[in-house]
Amino acid sequence: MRRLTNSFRDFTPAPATNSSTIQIPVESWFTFTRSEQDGHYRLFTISGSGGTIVEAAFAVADIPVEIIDVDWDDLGWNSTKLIQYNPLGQVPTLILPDDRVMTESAAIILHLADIRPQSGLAPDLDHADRPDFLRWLIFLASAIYPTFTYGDVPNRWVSGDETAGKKLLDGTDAHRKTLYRYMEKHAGTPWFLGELFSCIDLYFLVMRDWRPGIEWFEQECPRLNAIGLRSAAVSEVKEIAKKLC
Ligand SMILES: N[C@@H](CCC(=O)N[C@@H](CS)C(=O)NCC(=O)O)C(=O)O
Repeated sequence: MRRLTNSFRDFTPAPATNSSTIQIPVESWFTFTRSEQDGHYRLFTISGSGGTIVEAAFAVADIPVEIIDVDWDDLGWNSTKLIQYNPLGQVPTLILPDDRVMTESAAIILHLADIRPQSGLAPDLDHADRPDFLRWLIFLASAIYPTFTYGDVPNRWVSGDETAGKKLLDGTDAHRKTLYRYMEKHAGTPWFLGELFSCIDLYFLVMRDWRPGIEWFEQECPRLNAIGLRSAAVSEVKEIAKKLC
């Protein structure tokens, strides 16, 4: 575990750890019960979904996680597998070692950063970039990600009205482009926060593949596109990124 600060070319492999055990920093010992040691994390996900962002975060934090694949057809309010854990039927859905449930990608990743402060997923609490980090992470999760939630299944919101559904899809797709362009203006290089890698970069690893697509990112948001590509080359993430191709 170490902080990732430079471009991917500068990465050196993390020191070997026993991946079959979960090592809990002493400072957080009392916040986790015995089951943290006995149990393990289980992640409901689909390759290429937002679950992949969380899977990549687990890899960067060097925390073992069991991957449970879900079908694209079995997502949402009518899902059969996820609904018992998450009323939205969404991935990522995480089962903690003590069997509690966590949903929401940003919350999950912040939790991983809490238990692995040196992972580089989040700047330290007193780091000058911490406010920017929080702002843009939550912007991704609360402003950009929901444009998919509302546009992906228009029939859920405007049932039976195809014209309204098309407008909803077009409107949310257009709004997302505006939001990405806004982020592009604030993007640093080589990482979104400049020299400091963070989990924000992992969102672009996956999201550049989603609507409006890679070609659009290349042309309209070259910095965000480059951040996504760099994230795919991070040594801990490489294998996961291959599954996106
Ligand atoms: N706010 C959630 C959004 C998760 C989400 O929308 N996941 C998508 C897949 S990428 C999903 O499961 N969609 C199915 C649906 O909403 O019906 C997060 O940040 O984790």
